[in-house]
Amino acid sequence: MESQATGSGQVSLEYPLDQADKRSKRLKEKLRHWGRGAQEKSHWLAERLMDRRVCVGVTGLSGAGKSTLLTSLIYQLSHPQKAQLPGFAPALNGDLLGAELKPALDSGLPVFDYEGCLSALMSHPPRWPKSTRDVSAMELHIHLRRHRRLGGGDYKTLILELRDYPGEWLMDLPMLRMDFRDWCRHQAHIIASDTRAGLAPGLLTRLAALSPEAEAKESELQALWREYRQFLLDCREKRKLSYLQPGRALLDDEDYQLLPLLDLRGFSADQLKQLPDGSNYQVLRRLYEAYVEGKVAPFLESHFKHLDRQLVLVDMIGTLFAGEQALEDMRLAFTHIADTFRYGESGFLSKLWRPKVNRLLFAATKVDQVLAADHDALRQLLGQQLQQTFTGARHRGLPIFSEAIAAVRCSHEDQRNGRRMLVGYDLDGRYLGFENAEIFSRLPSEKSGWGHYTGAAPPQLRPPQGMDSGSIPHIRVDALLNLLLGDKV
Ligand SMILES: Nc1nc2c(ncn2[C@@H]2O[C@H](COP(=O)(O)OP(=O)(O)O)[C@@H](O)[C@H]2O)c(=O)[nH]1
Ligand SMILES: [Mg+2]
Repeated sequence: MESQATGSGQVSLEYPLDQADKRSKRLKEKLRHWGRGAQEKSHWLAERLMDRRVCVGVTGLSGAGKSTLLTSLIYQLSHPQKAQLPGFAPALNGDLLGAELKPALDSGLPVFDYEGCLSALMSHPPRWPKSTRDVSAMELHIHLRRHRRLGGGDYKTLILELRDYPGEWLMDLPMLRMDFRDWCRHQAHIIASDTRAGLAPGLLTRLAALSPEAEAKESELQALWREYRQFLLDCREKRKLSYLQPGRALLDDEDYQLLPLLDLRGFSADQLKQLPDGSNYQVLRRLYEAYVEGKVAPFLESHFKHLDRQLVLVDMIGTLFAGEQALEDMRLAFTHIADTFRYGESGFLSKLWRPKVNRLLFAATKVDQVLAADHDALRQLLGQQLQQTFTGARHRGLPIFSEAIAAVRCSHEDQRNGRRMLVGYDLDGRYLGFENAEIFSRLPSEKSGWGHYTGAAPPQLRPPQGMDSGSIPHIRVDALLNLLLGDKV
């Protein structure tokens, strides 16, 4: 059957049966193989049943603030005397005794570099953690005092397993539902639906002119791929777009050569199938399938299987100030995230994998870049974007939460000439005061209204000094903890 592009930029897809079956069988075999490994980890299960272990996935596009939040979170939980966590009941009641960081058992994933990130934040002058683009895992053993009903008390340990992975990988998951032809049409549709083509008009014209049946020339495909990768990077850097595939191309410089053929008109699915092995279409199709099976499917299995909760970090401020297109693209990304986590659907993904994530949290990060009076508007904006995408069937009873946080509060508010403003240090260490463009709790209804935000993004700030002798100041990390763990402590 045909795939159909719908107005929202989504594609509803069904495979020609034999091909879909083969792909699905191959993937299923792989999944079963991995599944056996997981069964051996029965101690996990026991701990889960006793409510002692909760596995939280932390994701967000690169720069969203994952490493910084993890560092702040671990620090707050391990230094209960210094931390300010009034919104997290165990801390408020003095029952939070501390936490220890351990490698995640059996995950085979590198441990999160907490020491490195913390020492960057606490150095003189303070620095942001180095940007990382890989996945990591760790366990935080949180020690708590437990009160007995009949008086007296004892202790319990909650194991918080944190798995941090790039949001760019999440953006690749829809590829599991598309064959190469579907993907080409999907990409062509997305490129045609906004103004991103303006970033690389020459390249996109050449891609559209690349004949599916012509013999593939490796040097030509390589050159096109280099340009296409730069186009994707520009979509991210210059337009702050979120839903970009292949996502891994934004994180490493491997030679994926994953190019969409943008003009398949004039070829039916059958005709494409008959094209010779050495044609552009067949060569690119094989590269696409190798990527989906070699990179995307293993990630789904090795990572997602264990997650109980998922936290998605969003640079809502950066996106809002980048303008309407960036925000629309973020919504499109949310739609795909919703599709990934939805329950009980009969779609292709859920045949392979049934998500057991029982809570999905979204947090707007870095809200210390705007005045406290705007925090609520930000939270409302994020909530509205989520409401628009997570409608009815999309999340089938999966509870969604949203927050607005700053993992490390880099500014404080001051009054100058009767006006509230933010003061802090910029990345070069210059002391500065600024007032951000007011954030409204509704998006502009007219195109012209976006002028209020465009080009008015607040400055990037440096972490504050003196955290090594005191605590890490934050905004609402305690509220986030409560959403993540409140029912488990
Ligand atoms: N003002 C402010 N900036 C932050 C905060 N957290 C992260 N940032 C900025 O965002 C950048 C990326 O953060 P990072 O944690 O490395 O993001 P990751 O790529 O998702 O791990 C940092 O280098 C900082 O410039 C925060 O709480 N407040
Ligand atoms: Mg990072």
